[in-house]
Amino acid sequence: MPRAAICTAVGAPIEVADVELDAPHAGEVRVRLGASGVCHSDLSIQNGTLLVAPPLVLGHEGAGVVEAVGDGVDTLQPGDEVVISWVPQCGECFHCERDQGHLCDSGAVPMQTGGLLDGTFRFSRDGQGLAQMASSGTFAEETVVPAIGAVKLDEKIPMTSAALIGCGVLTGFGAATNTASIRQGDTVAVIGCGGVGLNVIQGAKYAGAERIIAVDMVPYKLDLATQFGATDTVDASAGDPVGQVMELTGQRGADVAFEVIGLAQTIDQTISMTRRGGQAILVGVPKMDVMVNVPAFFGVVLMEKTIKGSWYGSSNVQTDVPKLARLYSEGHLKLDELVSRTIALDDVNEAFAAMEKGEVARSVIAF
Ligand code: PAD
Ligand code: ZN
Repeated sequence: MPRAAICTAVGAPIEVADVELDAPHAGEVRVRLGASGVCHSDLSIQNGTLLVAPPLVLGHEGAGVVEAVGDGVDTLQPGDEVVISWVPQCGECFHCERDQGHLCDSGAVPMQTGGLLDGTFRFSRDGQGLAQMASSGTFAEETVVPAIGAVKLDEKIPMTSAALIGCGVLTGFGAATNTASIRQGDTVAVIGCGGVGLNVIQGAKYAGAERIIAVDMVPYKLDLATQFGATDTVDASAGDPVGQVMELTGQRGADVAFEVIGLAQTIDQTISMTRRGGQAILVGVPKMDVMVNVPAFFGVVLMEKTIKGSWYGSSNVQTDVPKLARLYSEGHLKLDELVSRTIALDDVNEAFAAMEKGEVARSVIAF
């Protein structure tokens, strides 16, 4: 019986308990987790920002080893090291055919029901079915995921670093290199330098941005941002960040600005600090009732601003995961530096508290 960290009710502390896990059904694989990062989206389910019905096994940023495969799985075999993708990508639907696998139709069912692709559960506790976050459920010693939600790793990478590729890196690096169109020499601003925002910064650097302005309220995060490629830092607690970014850009604004927190106020700030003709990229997941408020004429039409959402870094996981692993192996991508703390599964509540206090880039559960 694997142990798993379960969100039993919105607002309740996470419980770690023994759970039952069914064998993989057709098209599924059972994975023994090596590591799982703790992302803000996990906390957002526990605190009710993201609405998914508990009880559910949290965790969606994981890597591990395939233990068993269900009928019909010929892409993976026991012993394969994999990164879990929290958007299973079928490669065949309307969006996949248009190279928008991050919007794959398959991902919609597990995202809403917390089940596998057919909406049914593999985890249970005392006879009651347990959902799993985004068909992943990586806060568990073992999980069952769709085979199209696991990507084989060919590079040898420490599990604690590989896990981070599964969400923070694909999301952040991809927002900069896939969702946005950053040109050589651009000026980029990034509001929110947590586990995802730091990857936007290293992605922007990789894409050729000349100036990268990091905005956060925690000095430690601004220091990390500099290590990840920021050229300028703005302390949002020391006065209006829009004014500070405008001053740094000769009152023009950033060519591309990213929001990586999910707050109404910072979304407004991101759009305001985007230059005329520039792109505002919204990555952070806000509460469901948050609206984007922009004057249609003066804010969008006359300014010709693009306001674009970014989901899973607009990533094609089957090609982007191996690419990121290779960039890491070649020394072009920082992963180890994102791991602020290695923790045990029992420490998830403490990891949430550390995240809220801004003490970590990522806490990573090592199994
Ligand atoms: P995190 O908590 O590690 O980082 C958030 C950062 O924002 C911290 O460094 C805070 O100090 C900073 N911050 C908070 N408030 C402010 C403020 N008012 N002004 C400036 N800085 C501030 O979170 P994370 O990096 O794990 O996740 C960031 C968001 O991205 C979060 O909303 C998460 O749910 C979302 C996300 N989106 C996707 C996607 O596909 N769009 C995927 C994964 C995560
Ligand atoms: Zn995440």
